[in-house]
Amino acid sequence: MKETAQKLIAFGKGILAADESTRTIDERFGAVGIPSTPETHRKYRQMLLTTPGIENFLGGVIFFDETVRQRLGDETFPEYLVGRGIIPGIKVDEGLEPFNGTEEKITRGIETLNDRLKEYGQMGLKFTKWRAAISISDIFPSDPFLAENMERMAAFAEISQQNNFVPIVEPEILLKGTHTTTRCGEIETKVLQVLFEKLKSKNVDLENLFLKTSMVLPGEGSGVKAEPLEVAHATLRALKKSVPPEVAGIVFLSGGQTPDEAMNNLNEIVKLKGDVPWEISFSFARALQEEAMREWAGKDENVPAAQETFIKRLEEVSKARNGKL
Ligand code: 5MM
Repeated sequence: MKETAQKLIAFGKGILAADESTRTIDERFGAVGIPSTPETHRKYRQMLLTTPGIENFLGGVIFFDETVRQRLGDETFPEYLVGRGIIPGIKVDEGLEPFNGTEEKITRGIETLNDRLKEYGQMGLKFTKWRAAISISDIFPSDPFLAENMERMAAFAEISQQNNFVPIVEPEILLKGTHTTTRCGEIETKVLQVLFEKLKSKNVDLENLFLKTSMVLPGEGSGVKAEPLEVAHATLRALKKSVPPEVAGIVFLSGGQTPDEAMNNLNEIVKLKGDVPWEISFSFARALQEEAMREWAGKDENVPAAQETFIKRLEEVSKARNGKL
């Protein structure tokens, strides 16, 4: 676990989230007119991962179950990545379900997790990821929802480490809503405090655990756009109040920001971070993939142009990860 944790976000590197579940990839492909089948998913991931030079900027890639069973020539996707010096990981939550008949949606998948990890270990996967989605409104998130959702997330981390996987806990505060930056910061702080209490009570080893989380932002329906400096201050304030120093690293998701917004905000966070105890990096999905997916459009002849777009964005995001944009 130690070696995986050190390599995942080594200097200049971050993690590509390519773990869109079938429903999410259907949506993403649908939005740009690409037919969504297991073979188009395979070809798309092949386009991204065969891009020359990605190993200079990626320490790890997160896959969805479908992809780790697919092949790229003679090898599975995880085997191919290992050959490129990139660590393969897997999203292991099984999506969301209604919580106690309310509008809040809780993450599921704990009951079957231990058995699934045995197989993933044999496939050469080294780290795991579990996402919880948290909406902000005047009444949400509710305390019982947060308690149960973070309890499950902590159980995921405990079971992952028992099976020698480095867990990434991902409490995503959704951008949807009309909330202010201040309220987002308060909720982010509260969510992380609950999460780390649960992790501590299960004796999860924080030195072999990553936090993947949202930046502190105003809701997309608030009519307000926050400048990178404000986002960076608000995000670092929330993290300093809630994340223990032992945590191996913090990686940000892009959460529906444009690629430029996510990248510029990351750059500012790193510039302002001072002597925080954790490594800070990226684990974007949309902000890394959006432009390349559009360029590819499901056509083989577009692969070189799409790869060029992808590596350009990745290189820039890697600079932002070092605060050097
Ligand atoms: C790629 O999307 C991941 C899986 O989401 P679903 O379970 O909804 O299919 C997701 O966890 C992703 O890793 C994060 O949301 C980060 O992605 P963004 O686009 O926010 O950077």
